[in-house]
Amino acid sequence: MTRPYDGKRGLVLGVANRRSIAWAIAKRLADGGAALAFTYQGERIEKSVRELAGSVSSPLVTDCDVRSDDDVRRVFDKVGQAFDGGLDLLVHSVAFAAAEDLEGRFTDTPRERFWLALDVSAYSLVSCARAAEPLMESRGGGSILTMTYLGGERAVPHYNVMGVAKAALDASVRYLAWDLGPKNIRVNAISAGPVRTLSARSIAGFPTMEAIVEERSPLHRHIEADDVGAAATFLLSDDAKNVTGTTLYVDSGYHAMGM
Ligand code: 0WE
Repeated sequence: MTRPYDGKRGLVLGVANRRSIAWAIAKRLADGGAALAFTYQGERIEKSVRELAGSVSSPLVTDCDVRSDDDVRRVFDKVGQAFDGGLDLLVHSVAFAAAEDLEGRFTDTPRERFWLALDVSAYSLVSCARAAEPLMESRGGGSILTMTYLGGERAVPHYNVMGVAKAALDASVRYLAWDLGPKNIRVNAISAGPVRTLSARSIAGFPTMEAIVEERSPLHRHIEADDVGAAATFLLSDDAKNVTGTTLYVDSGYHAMGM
C-alpha cells in the first residue's frame, strides 16, 4: 500500500511524553509512512522520548537546547547525516515560560524571563527554519509547522509573557513564509485550544479553561492532541501546497466568538 508520507523525512521538536501534541502529530506522520527524527529537552524526558521514537523506528533521537545556536546547528547536521542531506517536514512544538510568569500580573515579568520566553518559544522557530532551509532546498521544498495559541492575539488571563511570545511567533511565521516561499518551503501554524498535556497540567485553572471552551465554543467540545495531529497532516502534506504564512484554528471555533 502506498501511504501519503512514504519517502518523506521529518524532524519533530517538542515531544515530552505520549500526551504531547508533538507526539500526536508524529504518530500520524509515521503511520502515513514518514521517517522521523526527534529532539527532546533535557535528560528528565530522554527515556520517554526514546521509547516513543523507537516505536516508530526513528533513526535519530537527540537532545536539543534551542537557546543555543551551536546545538541547533549540531542537531541539523545530524539530521542531514541521518536523512541523506534532505528534510521534508519540520514540526516545532516548543515553548517555555517560567511557571511564576504564567500566574499573577504580566506587568511584573522581569526582563530576563521575558527574553527567556521569547527565545525558547519564538526565536527557536527562526533558528530551526534557517538550519532546515538547505536540507529542504535539496528536496525541492518542504513544510514547517509550529504551534500557537489565541493568547498571542487577545489577552488571555495568566497567559501573560507566553502571549507576547506567541505574537512574535505568529509574525515570524509570516516573515519566514515570505523568505522561504521562493524555495517552495511553506511555514504555517496551528492555533490549538487548550489540550491536556504535561505543559497544561501544571497550569492552575486549566480544567476551568476546558470548561469555558466546552460552554462557549460553537462545537461545545474540548480539543484533543489527535485533533491537532489530524490538522497537522493536512498542513504538512502536498494537499496544502499553496497554503503558507497562515494559522489554522483547531479550537472548536472558540476564536470566532465575541462572547
Ligand atoms: O502555550 C501554552 C503553554 C506553554 C507553557 C507551559 C508551561 C507549563 C510549565 C510554557 N511554559 C510553561 N512553563 C512551565 O513551567 N498553552 C497554550 C497552554 C496554556 O498555558 C496557559 C494557558 C493555556 C491555554 C497558561 C495560562 C493561561 C492559559
